[in-house]
Amino acid sequence: MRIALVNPIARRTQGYHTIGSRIPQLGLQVLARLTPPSVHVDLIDETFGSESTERWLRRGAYDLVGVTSYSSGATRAYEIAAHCRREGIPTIMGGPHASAVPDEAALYFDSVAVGECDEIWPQILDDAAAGRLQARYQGSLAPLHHGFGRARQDLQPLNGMYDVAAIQTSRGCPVGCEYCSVTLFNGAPIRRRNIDEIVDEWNATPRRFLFVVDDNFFGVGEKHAEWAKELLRQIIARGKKRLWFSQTTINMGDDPEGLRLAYRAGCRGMLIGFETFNRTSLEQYHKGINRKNLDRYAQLVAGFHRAGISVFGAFIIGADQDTEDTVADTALEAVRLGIDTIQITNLTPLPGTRMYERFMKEGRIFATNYPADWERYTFVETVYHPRQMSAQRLDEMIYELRHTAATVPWVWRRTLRTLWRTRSLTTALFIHGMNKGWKRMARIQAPRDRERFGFTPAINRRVAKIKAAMEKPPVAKELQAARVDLWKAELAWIEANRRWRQVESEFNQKRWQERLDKIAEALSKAK
Ligand code: B12
Ligand code: SF4
Repeated sequence: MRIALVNPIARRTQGYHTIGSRIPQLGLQVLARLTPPSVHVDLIDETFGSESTERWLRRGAYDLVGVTSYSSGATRAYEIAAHCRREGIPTIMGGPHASAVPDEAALYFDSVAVGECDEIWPQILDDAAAGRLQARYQGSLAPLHHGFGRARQDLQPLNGMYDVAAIQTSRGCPVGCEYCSVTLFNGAPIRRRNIDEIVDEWNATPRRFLFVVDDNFFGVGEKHAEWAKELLRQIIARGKKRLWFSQTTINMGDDPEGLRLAYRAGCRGMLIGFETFNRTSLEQYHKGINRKNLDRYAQLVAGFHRAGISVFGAFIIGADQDTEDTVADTALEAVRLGIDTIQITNLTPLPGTRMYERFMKEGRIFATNYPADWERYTFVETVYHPRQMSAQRLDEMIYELRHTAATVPWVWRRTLRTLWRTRSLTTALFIHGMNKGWKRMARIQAPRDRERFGFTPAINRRVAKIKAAMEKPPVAKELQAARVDLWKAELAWIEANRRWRQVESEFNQKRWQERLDKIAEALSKAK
């Protein structure tokens, strides 16, 4: 039996979301590993281009085509399914989009798999081989500690080569943000894999840079932290030297031991969803962990930096409280906090989330010409009516940010700043690469934006603010702080010298006193 696993392209953002790196679609590598050796598996990843897909998926070439998809790639996924139908190849769709709207996916695919499919994949393959593929498969949360979650690290797509490797050590997130599908899809409890198996897979990864795709690497409680620290200790002791990047919540900044271990284990950056600096918006998003720590962001970010780890800050614009100034204010505040790389995206009600249900009830989502409109759920376009401005106006505000990012020289400044704050050359180089990728993305998107909006943003108060944030001298404040530190150190040195002289003179006085006492004693004896 021969199968092809396909990752369809999100056409509207082709080349935009990949930050210049080709990251594996781990779900497909996981399914490939769960495939018996008698079944031949090919991977086609359209982030490398979609020109050859139809040529490869021809009659007789495969017995089953499995397609994964984010919502933004669903339109293309359905095209692939239609092509396979014409070629007579059975098809199955799984992944976040199919799980959110299985009835829609079933209109295009012979079969739809909902949820995590680790345990049911062998059954699906058996059914396909026997020609009795079911219309619907219901997956379940995989018991990761029983050997699930490992990927076929050696499997590369027919049409390209990934330049980083991906690995997952846990699934699930207890935070449950209103706009996110993770807690609904992967569950609230954090499920961990067996540490030995992770280290084994870690050592089998074919690249020196890893993306640890966990949703919340460090977790939110003592027990989560203890497990993460034990994993880090084992990676330090037994793992191959890899540099890596992952995702976590802001509370990790409070754990110097965890952060130090992470750095020693090769971590050079953590993506943290800050989302907004507005307390009410955080409440609406149900992001309690951020609301609780809002006043301590600077301290927590500094915690990461002290350990040598950079902070990738993700922000969302479009909350009910957001105004035309929010994008610029957020950028400025993020730079002030010392966040090393910043991603600002449009609030997007993803299907299957509580936010999607709420916005639908409120009649606020207008991009509903499905499946064509799924292409617009890319996080670079507003698909609903925000409260304080039009959707188009919100997009224009983010366009101002992208345009400024594409035109102003800022990347080196951030690199130097990161170097200064983290004192880690590898972290600074990682950030340099990220920010260069960010700038490249902004440049790719800028002409599309210009075409869509029909203008180039002029300098106004918002653009001036964004420019000021981007052009902020890399280390001026830090140098000033260092000068103060130097001055304090000098004072301390003078004080220490004075104390030393005092101690010395006290000691000498004591010695002289002892000698005088001895002489006095000798004289009195002589008398
Ligand atoms: C890594 C990751 C990324 C990487 C992507 C790497 C890549 N090659 O595409 C990066 C950082 C680039 C990224 C970007 C984005 N991401 Co992302 N990302 C993730 C993350 C954290 C992990 C994905 C992963 O590897 N999971 C591990 C594997 C094992 O799980 P899985 O893919 O779900 O596969 C299992 C099942 O779904 C099923 N399955 C999957 N496919 C198939 C296929 C078949 C045939 C079958 C039977 C079963 C099956 O079986 C697998 C094993 O159980 C998820 C969250 C999550 N926990 O999944 C978000 C997530 C997938 N991302 C999401 C989004 C929205 C985005 C962005 C739009 C966000 C943004 N801010 O720009 C962009 C868009 C990228 C794009 N391609 O267009 C959403 C998607 C929701 C949706 N309905 O579309 C998620 C779910 C997070 C969320 N906020 O809810 N992302
Ligand atoms: S903390 Fe992150 S992964 Fe967890 S629910 Fe919120 S957005 Fe999703």
